Amino acid sequence: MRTPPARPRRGVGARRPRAAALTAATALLLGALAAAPAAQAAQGGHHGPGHHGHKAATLNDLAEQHGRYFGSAVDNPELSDTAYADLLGSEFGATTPGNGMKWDATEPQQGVFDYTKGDEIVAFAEAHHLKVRGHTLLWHNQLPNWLTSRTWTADQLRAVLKNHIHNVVTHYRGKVFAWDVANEIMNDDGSYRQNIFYTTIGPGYIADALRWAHEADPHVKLYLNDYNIDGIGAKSNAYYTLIQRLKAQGVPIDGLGFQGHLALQYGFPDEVQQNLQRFADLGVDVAFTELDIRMTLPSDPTKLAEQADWYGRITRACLAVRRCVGITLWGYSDRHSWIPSVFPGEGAALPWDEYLQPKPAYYAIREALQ
Ligand code: 9MR
Repeated sequence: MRTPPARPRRGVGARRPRAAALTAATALLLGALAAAPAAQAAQGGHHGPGHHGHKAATLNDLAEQHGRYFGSAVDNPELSDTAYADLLGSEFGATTPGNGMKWDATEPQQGVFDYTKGDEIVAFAEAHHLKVRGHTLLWHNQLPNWLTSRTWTADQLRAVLKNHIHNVVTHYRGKVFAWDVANEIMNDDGSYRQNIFYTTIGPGYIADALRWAHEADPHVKLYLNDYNIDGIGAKSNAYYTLIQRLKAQGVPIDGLGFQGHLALQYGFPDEVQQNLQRFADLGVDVAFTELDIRMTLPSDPTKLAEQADWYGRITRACLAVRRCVGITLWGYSDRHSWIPSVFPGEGAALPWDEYLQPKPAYYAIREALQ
C-alpha cells in the first residue's frame, strides 16, 4: 500500500488544483495505477468472478448480489479527469451530481432553467449504466441570488418553489430514480432549520415540496436527506416524528437519506442498524447517500484501519436492513473530496487514495459485501 504524502495537499480556496497541474507523464502513471484495484482484487478475492479468470467483481457487482447499489457522487469538473471517470464508470452502479442539480445551477435566474451540468452527469451515467440520485430540489445552501436577495410573501415563495420543483423534476423524469427533495431541513437539536422556506412559508413547505415533486414524476422515489442522523439522537428522532406524520397525512415520502459524513474523532454513530431499521419499519427506504469517513491528517496505519472498520460496519448495517437500498460515497477517492477545504487539516476520508489506489477501507467494504 502506498503511503500517502503527509502534507495536506489542498488549502482553503484552492479546490481541485491537482488534475490541472498534472504533467502528461504523471497522468499516464496515474492512469496505469487506476487499473490496479481490479487486478489486486482479482488476486485477493476468493468468491468473485475474478476467481474464474474474468475481471474482478466490482463493489457494485457485489452489492447487486444483495439487491443493493454501490455508488459515488461526482462533480462536473471531475469528469475530465479521465482516470477518475473511468474508475467511477466501471466500479460503481450509481452516481449523484455533487453540485450540478442544485438550485443555483438549475435556475440561475428566476424562471430560466439550465440543465447543462445535470445533463452532463446523466449522459455519463447512461453511457456507463449508472443509476442517478437527483440532488437536491431544496436546500439552504447554493440558492441563487435572485431568490435570497429579496423578501417574499408566503404565497410568492410557494409559487417559486412549486415552479422550480415542477420544472426540474419534469426535466429529469425517467433519468433519476430518486430525488433528495429537501436537504438538511433539521437542526442538530431536532428543531426545524430556519431556512428561507421555513421562515417564509412555515413547516408546511416540506409536505408541499414532496407533493409537487410527486405531481411532476409519480414514479421517482422522494427522499429527505441529512447529516448527523446516522445514529439515534435528537436529530434522527425529529425525522422519525416528521416521517411518521407525513405518512399519516398521506404525503408522498419514499425514503430517508443518511448522508454519513463521519469523522473518526467523533466516534462511530450509535446504533446505526437499529436506526436504519426503525425508519424502514415506518415504511420508507433508507440509504447512505454521501458517505465519507474523515480523520485528522496525517493518516497513519492505525487510523486507516479504524476507518476501514467503520466502512465495513456501515456496509454491514445497510445489508442487515432489507429496505436499505444502497450506499453512495461522496466521491470515492481522496483526490477529489470536499473535506480538506472545509475542514483544514482533515481528510483521507475515502476508500481510494489520491493516486486512485485502494485503501484498507476498500478491502473492508469488499469483505462486508462478500
Ligand atoms: O460536495 C459539495 C461541494 O462541492 C460544494 O462546494 C458544497 C457547497 O455547499 O456542497 C457539497 O456537497 C454537500 C451536499 O450537497 C449536501 N451535504 C453536504 C455536502 C458536503 O458539503
